[in-house]
Amino acid sequence: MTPLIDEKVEPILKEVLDRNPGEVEFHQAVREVLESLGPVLVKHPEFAEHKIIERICEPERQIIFRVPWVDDKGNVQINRGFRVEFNSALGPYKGGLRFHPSVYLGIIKFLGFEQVFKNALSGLPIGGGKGGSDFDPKGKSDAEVMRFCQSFMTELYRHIGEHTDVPAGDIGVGGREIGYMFGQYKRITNRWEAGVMTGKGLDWGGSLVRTEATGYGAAFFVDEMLKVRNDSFEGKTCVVSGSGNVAIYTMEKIDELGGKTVACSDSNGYIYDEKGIDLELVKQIKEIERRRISTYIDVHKDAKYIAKGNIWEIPCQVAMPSATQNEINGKDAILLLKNGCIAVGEGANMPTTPKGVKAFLEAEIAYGPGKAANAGGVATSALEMQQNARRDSWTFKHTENRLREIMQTIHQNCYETAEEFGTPGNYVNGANCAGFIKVAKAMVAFGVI
Ligand code: NDP
Ligand code: 2IT
Repeated sequence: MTPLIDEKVEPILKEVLDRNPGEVEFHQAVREVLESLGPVLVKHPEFAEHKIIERICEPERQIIFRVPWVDDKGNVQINRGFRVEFNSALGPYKGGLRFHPSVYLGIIKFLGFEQVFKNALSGLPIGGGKGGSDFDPKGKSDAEVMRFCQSFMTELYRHIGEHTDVPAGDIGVGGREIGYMFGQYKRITNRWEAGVMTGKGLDWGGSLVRTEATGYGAAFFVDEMLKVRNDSFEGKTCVVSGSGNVAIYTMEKIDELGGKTVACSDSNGYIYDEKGIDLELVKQIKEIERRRISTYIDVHKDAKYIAKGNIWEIPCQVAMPSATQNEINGKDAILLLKNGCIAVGEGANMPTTPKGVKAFLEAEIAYGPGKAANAGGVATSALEMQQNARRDSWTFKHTENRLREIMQTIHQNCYETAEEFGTPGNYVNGANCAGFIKVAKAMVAFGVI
């Protein structure tokens, strides 16, 4: 079921691995896409002739910079900042910023690489990029986060712009951080340039539904996969990992579509509440108080908190990993399948290891990979850019309808492309081939640049 790597593609992959030593997440993301591309080269020999795969694996520009700031005790702190401008064939570089201690170049490159194909699938005019820092916002005061964001933007501002590169949020970067960074950009450039960042606040150029978009979109994508199988969320038991932006709004939409989420997590442990997760409480804990998910059981005494537990041990029919990369390994995938899981929708980027992906594909469950299933976030960012360009703002209903249509179109495109290349039902191949072909055609048109 998992394709072997094509003989024309194999040396290209080897070259990428050799040229980027130690960047294991980047290697994993590239391998997964390249494994899908053999049949594409047969149909489009011009892509080989123009060395599109080789070019697409090399970022157009990689920026690494020092981010010095002063903590509340008056000590100087130094972090490292990144922006990888991966591919601008379809539009300005677009993608989030991640602030997490695990961030290094290999993480930003894997995310930027995935973003190129995801953004192509969205059908909107956006290229792919990603950035971030090894800064850890956890436990920092608002003033410390502000000083860090200002320092970060003091370097980043010269590389971005509404027609050049448009950052947004990712892990550790939400409305608060976007506010500090947008404010600093405005101050340095003396420009009120709404389109330079997305995920802005609703009072200053943001779009309704952007906060909810990734989670809602992922649930819509799963709903579409279930529809193909004459099924729906109605009555399904669901497990959603994480309890951040993506997890919260995934759970909200699952509820609206008739499912019940019984477990969610953070990096310390998970909550199991068989009555269904109390979402208003999770929002209060995570969005307002910025506390740990363990405090959920202070209110719901009959729920369980399992410190350091493995959330995938909880039996469910639908699993939606929404925390981080490689959070479902081969064993977890097999356990999920054994416990009756029939659908997986990835809210996170690359949350399943290659062994896990293989298990899901071989079991022929409805498996929606991140670059398709979580594209609703960046797609709604592009809708925010549209509203900014027209100095307009749309209603919640209108924007959510656009999001839903976009997710339906992405699903359809992945489904049909998987069939076209001889692997019906394989959304991994569908997403990789459809996203790649769109970018590749533009690159051929532009000549060697
Ligand atoms: P948040 O920072 O809002 O939440 C992240 C959640 O995941 C937290 O519960 C966090 O727990 C947990 N988490 C993060 N890192 C780890 C780790 N190393 N191990 C275990 N748990 C971890 O981020 P988002 O919700 O925005 O992002 C979640 C995922 O969705 C990421 O993979 C991101 O790339 C992806 N994504 C986000 C989009 C967006 O629009 N925001 C769009 C598309 C994809 P803790 O608080 O303990 O760290
Ligand atoms: O991974 C992602 O797609 C995001 N973090 C959102 C990017 C964006 O520009 O909205």
